[in-house]
Amino acid sequence: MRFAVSGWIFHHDPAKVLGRVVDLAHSLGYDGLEIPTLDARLELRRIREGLGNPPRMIPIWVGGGSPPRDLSNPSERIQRAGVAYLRRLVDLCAGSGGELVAGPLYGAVGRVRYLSPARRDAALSRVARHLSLVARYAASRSVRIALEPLNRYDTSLVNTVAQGIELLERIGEPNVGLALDTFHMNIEERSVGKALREAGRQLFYLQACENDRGAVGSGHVPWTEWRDALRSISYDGWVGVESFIPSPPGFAEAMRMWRPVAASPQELAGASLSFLQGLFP
Ligand SMILES: [Mn+2]
Repeated sequence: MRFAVSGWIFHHDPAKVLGRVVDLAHSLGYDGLEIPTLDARLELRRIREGLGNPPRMIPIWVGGGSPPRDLSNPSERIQRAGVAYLRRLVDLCAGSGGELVAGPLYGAVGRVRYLSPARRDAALSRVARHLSLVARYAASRSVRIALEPLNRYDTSLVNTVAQGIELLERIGEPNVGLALDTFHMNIEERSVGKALREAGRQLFYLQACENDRGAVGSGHVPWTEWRDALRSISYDGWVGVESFIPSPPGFAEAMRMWRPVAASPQELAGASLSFLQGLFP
């Protein structure tokens, strides 16, 4: 198992201060860094500089759809903007030595609305059509894509592993799999073991944090159940610790982080890594 940490634990826009975030993650003992970006308008040269030469962190690129770049939106203009965004993400990933783009790439995060079965079907068809083309482009650059189901308060499109698999089947490309997040699954899945066995080899990435987004091991997520289920599907990919800094106000609102969930970002990231290293010796 390899461990990564989200740059969002340390800063609301980690790509802007990448060198500093890389220093922190490195000093805490992580091998990988999630670099989130919601518009992917970043300069590759500066990203490479921030990662260091030789790179001190393996980047895992994390994206998410937003209203102006929402693949599930009926507007073709917005869909095209979404595709352009995902291609930029793939380029950033390939150009920075990464191999994985993860996140809720299928729709606008935070947009929840009632979808009749027919409308949901139409939305998923749009998403799948675009994602299969993006996936083929990603394959040409040796990049894999991991789609993340989110809980019901963040999306009405893909909440569960079963729905994630439904989307993967529609996409039908072998370099697209699932990114699963213990926070969302703690809300939506009845059984961790059953959900992970369903995902099986289609699990490309795992994000870990507590039920309150706090340090791994500090809350009530059943970690030994998680460990046993991950072993049963022979998962040996990345575990990325994901939480969010509760500032500045706009970022806190977007992430629904109304209070600190640890004494400091370093404490959250450090305690999580120690716990995970103990869980997967
Ligand atoms: Mn997540």
